[in-house]
Amino acid sequence: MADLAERFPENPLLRPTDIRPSIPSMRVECLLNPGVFEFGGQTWLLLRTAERPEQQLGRTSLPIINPAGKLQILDFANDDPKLNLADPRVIQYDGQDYLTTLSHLRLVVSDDGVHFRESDSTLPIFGLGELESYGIEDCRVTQIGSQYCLTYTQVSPHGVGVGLMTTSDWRNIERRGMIFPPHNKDCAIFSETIGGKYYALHRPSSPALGGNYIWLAESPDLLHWGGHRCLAHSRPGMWDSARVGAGAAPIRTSEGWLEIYHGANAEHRYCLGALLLDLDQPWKVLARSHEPIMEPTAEYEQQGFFGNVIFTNGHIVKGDELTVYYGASDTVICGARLSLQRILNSLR
Ligand code: MAN
Repeated sequence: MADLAERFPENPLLRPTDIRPSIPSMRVECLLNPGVFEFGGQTWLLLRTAERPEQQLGRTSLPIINPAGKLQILDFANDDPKLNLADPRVIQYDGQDYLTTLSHLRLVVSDDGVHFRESDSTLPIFGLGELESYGIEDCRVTQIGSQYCLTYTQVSPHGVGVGLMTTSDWRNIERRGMIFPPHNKDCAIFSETIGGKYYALHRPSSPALGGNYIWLAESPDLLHWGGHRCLAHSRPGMWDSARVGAGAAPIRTSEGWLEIYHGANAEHRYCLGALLLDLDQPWKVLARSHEPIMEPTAEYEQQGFFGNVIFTNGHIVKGDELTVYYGASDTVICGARLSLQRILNSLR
């Protein structure tokens, strides 16, 4: 099937050099996977901003937040036999895993949805405490009434889990703690309650038996989640054979809840596809993409810090037009427009 996305001619919309480092000694290495929302009549992106110190030849240095809550730089010689540098994102030293970059969340704003600038009126959101000492990542933003719910990945030596923050004004942000413990990520809360309950898609992992699958949970209060059901497995031999994970909140359509999700194969090629869920019983999967609706074809989607990646966790819907904002190659921020009807037709 043809890729259904019409990419913005302005892509990439944002590059690492467009964003100021949080402190002068750091360098913004990658911009990734923004949460997206509208507030005050403008379009906002909550960027995952990944930083590390300038790298010296023959050495690898990486930032963590230490138990005292302070930024600390770890530094290793590349020829140290205890160091494993096979993955540019995660390294091992002496049996301990570390991320090569430390991510925080940064707000940028736009009047036209294409040209974004850093906002002076809002603050960056940094990881805080023991469960976020390796940073915070890939935030989904769901507006429910006047409240915005932020679900994001909390990373620490204890593992990878899902945190919740809520805000109404983007100045006072309330940290509500971890809602899904490790290993879990890719959590998107539905924008409406169904039968009086909140619903969320999330992605636990069960590598010993099972894999990286999309699940559905329900909650009376956004904090306590139960009623767990598994919705979608990775599919051997297909484009989403190794992992699947939800994007942003599902979109209500006349045919069902439409969820744009990412899938990757064993070669870590990340594409987008769609799932259609029943409107009243969202645990019922009505349809799923056989082929990706968007795959890494542009140069900026194939080359970068981690190439061949299209990853979305934020979009804006206006009538039939779905504007997806996405991280390309874990390096730059891009946009693309898709027709909801064409996505639904592709599922028939
Ligand atoms: C994981 C996450 C994402 C990232 C992809 C591709 O799913 O870390 O943030 O974009 O891998 O590297």
